[in-house]
Amino acid sequence: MKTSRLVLVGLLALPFGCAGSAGTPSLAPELEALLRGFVPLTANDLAVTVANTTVVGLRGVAVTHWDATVPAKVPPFSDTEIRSHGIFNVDLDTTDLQTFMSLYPLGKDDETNPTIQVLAANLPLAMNPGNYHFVHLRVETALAINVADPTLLYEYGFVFDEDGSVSTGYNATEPTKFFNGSDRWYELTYSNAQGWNFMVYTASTTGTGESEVSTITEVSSGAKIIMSGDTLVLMVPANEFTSPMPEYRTTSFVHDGDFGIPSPHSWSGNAEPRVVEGMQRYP
Ligand SMILES: [Ca+2]
Repeated sequence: MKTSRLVLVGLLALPFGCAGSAGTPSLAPELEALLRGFVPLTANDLAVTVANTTVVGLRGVAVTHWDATVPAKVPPFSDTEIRSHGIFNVDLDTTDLQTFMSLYPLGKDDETNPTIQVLAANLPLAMNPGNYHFVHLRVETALAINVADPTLLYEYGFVFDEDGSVSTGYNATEPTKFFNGSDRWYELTYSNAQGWNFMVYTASTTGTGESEVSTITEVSSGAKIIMSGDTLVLMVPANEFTSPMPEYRTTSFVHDGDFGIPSPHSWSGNAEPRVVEGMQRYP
């Protein structure tokens, strides 16, 4: 695995505060600035947003790979170490959406603001006024938006149980598959050949073991992903889910083409909540 982007987590094991633990609620400054740029957040919205942010505090803790032959490991790449995540929803009117699109024009290589990238789904739908879920995750160090790494493959996921039943959807036989229990995936990927791309899928599994069949279908979506510093924000129309408060999981993964399965197991990743913990509920 490349070492140029390798930051040992042990060197970054600094204490950090728990959002909203005392006094005035506050979001991570980068996230708050990003959202305040276009979301009409009220004080109450902000309080709800903070309340719905889970500070993980799992740095230094080993993550279980889905393949049982791969040893668990602490994520060696700090841009895959998820430090917090959260969800909230806000009604956006036409003016809000116009503000958003003027502040954050779509672009994979926005030279006017190289620290922010906004991606539409690969099969995009129009953004219409209405209720939107905002799901965010923060990692330990800034995401390499303009990365030109020749070999590493990145994947960040926001996956949901869109219908409120974990028994419907994707449930691979391997018990620690990062996306188990979900049925709708919002997935951001990077490769040198393709750059960053944002795809949306539905997924389901039937059978187990040798008779297991998973069906993964790319679908259209009005969602956007905003990449800024150490933060990813998924902005998704609430009407893309059956459940009004869909449970979710955030994930990260990097490897050099073999998913880290063969020795020397070159991978780094995280799933929050952990798969064994189920999906994250609205508090
Ligand atoms: Ca389901």
